Amino acid sequence: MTDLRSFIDKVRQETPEDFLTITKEVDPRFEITALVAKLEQEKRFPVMLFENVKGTRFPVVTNVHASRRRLTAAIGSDPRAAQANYLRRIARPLPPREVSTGPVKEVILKGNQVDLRTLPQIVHHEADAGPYITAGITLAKDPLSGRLNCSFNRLMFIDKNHTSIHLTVAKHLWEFYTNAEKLNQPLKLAIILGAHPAWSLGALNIGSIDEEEVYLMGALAGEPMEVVPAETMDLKVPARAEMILEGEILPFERVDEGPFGEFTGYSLGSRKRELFQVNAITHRKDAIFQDITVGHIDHLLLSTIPMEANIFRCVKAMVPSVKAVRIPAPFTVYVSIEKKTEGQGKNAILAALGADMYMKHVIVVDHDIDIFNDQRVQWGVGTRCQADRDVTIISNVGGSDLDPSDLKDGVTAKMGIDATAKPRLDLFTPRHRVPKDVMDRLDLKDYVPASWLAQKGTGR
Ligand SMILES: Cc1cc2nc3c(=O)[nH]c(=O)nc-3n(C[C@H](O)[C@H](O)[C@H](O)COP(=O)(O)O)c2cc1C
Ligand SMILES: [Mn+2]
Repeated sequence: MTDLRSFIDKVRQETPEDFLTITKEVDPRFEITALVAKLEQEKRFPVMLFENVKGTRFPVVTNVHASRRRLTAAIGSDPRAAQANYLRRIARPLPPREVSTGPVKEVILKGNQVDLRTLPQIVHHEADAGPYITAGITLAKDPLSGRLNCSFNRLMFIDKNHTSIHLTVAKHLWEFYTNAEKLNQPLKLAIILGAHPAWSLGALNIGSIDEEEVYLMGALAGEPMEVVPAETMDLKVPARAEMILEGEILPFERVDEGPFGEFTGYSLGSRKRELFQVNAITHRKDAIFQDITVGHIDHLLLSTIPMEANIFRCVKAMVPSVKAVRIPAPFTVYVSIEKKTEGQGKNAILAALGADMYMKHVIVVDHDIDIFNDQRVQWGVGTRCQADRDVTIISNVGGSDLDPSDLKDGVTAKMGIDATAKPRLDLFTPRHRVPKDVMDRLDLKDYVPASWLAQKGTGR
């Protein structure tokens, strides 16, 4: 049975050191995020369940995705094989299975009964304009094609039945919304709250607008998603979610949203964003309200696994001998390839930039460099790259509107650094090394006292 609470129970039972229940009352204004941040300083990243949150009867769970081991276990993978496993699973999409009812229908609130202020009003960071819902997965239908889309979109509470919604320009939900606006219609959608991590990883798949994420969410979870008809619109919603908000993005309405502490690590100012009206809330009797600690590990790990998998898939279409992909920082990706022919470094750059709108800087290195080691990547750039030959810059390309360095919202420059050896690694100046037979022949113990070896060095 795939749902958030079964996942939490599994963590609680199998790895109790990764789970923390907080019974003492917390103020959702800063205190939940503060406790996550304090544990982060101690290098602890447990799932945190807050049973007693001021101003609401709903318990809050956060930090669910803050461990790579935990997150990849949710899709039946070990941490190292996450991208390959992700790609293998989404290659076999599973259609949702309709059921007559489910736990998410235990409580149904419509019209005047809707009051968003009963939900936990979580304020994450100091400059934030107010409380936000950060773990909402939108489920929407394109008014033109009828196709479904899922993505994460943050919601800022406005009043008892309205929030703002942040739609990145040119992403799929924005595309649906502009289609609806042209028809002068609202865009109806459901917000899924309280999701199994496999669903979340599926919702974050980067791919064609024709790929319906609900199929991938099932594929990643290893079983079809059970769905039930929504109350106020023609849409089927996950029967085992904790809570569903049903509503619509109103055409042509805009509201002030932000400032908000972003995943980039910066607090960006207020902008005009779309307005979401909530028409119904359905939830479990004892629903757990899910939060994602924005801009912290919980958030960053969750978004990078699907992005890395997709970039790997797209680079592989161009350079079959791609070895690994890693996103070490916002808008930045490292790619390692076993270059077999001249020019493949730049093919990899073009493929990576074409694969993901958010990517801004691509660094391509040879396969002998471990891209999980930033120092080695910099060594490759320092010793195998000539800027006038190997750096490609493309101006005025669509990117993220959350990049604090751009001058115009969402329009950015892209850069590729081809740090592969030219023309090819096996033809490049050789690396220095002590002869192998000498290394094999010498035993430190024959030359150095054991007591000295046992001492801890001071490093450098
Ligand atoms: C916690 C979290 C919050 C996010 N918030 C937003 C958001 O507010 N607006 C947005 O456009 N994308 C947001 N994203 C990123 C999108 O969900 C992601 O790019 C998604 O793949 C887009 O879906 P699409 O490819 O179907 O358009 C968020 C991602 C995460 C993990
Ligand atoms: Mn999509």
